Amino acid sequence: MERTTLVQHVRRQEKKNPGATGEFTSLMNEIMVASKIVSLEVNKAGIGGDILGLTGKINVHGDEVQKLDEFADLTFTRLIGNSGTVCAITSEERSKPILIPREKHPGKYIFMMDPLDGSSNIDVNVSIGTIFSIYRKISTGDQVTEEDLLQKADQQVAAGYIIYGSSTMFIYTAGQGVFGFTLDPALGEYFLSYNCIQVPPQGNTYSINEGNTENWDPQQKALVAYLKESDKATGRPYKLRYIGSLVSDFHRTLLKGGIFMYPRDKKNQQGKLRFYFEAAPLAMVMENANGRASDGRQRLLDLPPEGIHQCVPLFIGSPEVVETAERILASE
Ligand code: AFP
Repeated sequence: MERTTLVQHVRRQEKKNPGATGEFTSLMNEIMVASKIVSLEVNKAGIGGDILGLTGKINVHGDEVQKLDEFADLTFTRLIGNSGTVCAITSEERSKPILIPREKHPGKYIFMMDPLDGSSNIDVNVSIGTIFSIYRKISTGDQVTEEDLLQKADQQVAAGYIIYGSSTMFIYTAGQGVFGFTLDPALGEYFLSYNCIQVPPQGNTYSINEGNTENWDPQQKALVAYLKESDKATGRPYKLRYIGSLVSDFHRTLLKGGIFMYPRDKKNQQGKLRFYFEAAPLAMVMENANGRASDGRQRLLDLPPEGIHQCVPLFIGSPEVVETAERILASE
């Protein structure tokens, strides 16, 4: 049986674009290679060596940095930074962007990532992942400006994630459908396993950290109460599924439908998830699978940029459920 590899797929997609130079394919290739290195390291975690545990550092968001966070960040930044395809890299783990100097031949893309999301789950063998997003440099001249780094999220050229789970999967969209590839560990190659993923219009699960209920506003409480009510017509009550590893919770929601929520609350007035590194790339993936992503009030990809590390509330999943959530959240 003939199988499509990730590189073949990206090249074919790129050829549909008449002005394509191959730079995008090269960048995707580097992401793929970095993800294989990280996948190998994640799979080895616990077998020995010294890769599990904390570095003792605290990142820009106040989170403790795991050794694997640092390893993933360095692996992606080194490979992609040397690839000649990007002029800047921003990472959830770094307070400042990495700007590629002239001697390293900067390319036209900007790469953003959460190198290892959900890493506080590493030591209990829960699936974790890398989330990435690609923009084009829009300012003229050699310098990378704020205009380049703080673009509206609907300007993303491509976005996706790699999930290091029971198998390693690479999911991406370049704006024309969402495609999933599974890493064949024997061959070390990603093969197409999900062609044109479509999120179910409804689904029957909701995903939220209910331990935060006390900190929610009344509308958020009403929304969760609604999802738990019995109603045959709308398939309620929904089942609760929450892993606490965004890539895993998102992946399940993408394939099975339902809604994932991380609302604003008394502790996190702007929500907890990062706009550029988590919410925006997953919103692009979800919309390309015919789903919906919102901050609870409006389309997430329309939000005005504020800062590299800005946080945002996130409601993402099946279009009908996310619309219902927006309606309940807007009620008095
Ligand atoms: P870590 O990378 O520190 O584990 O954070 C994970 C995360 O950013 C995201 O993956 C989860 O959806 C969310 O945090 C879980 O947050 P709570 O622990 O507050 O539920």
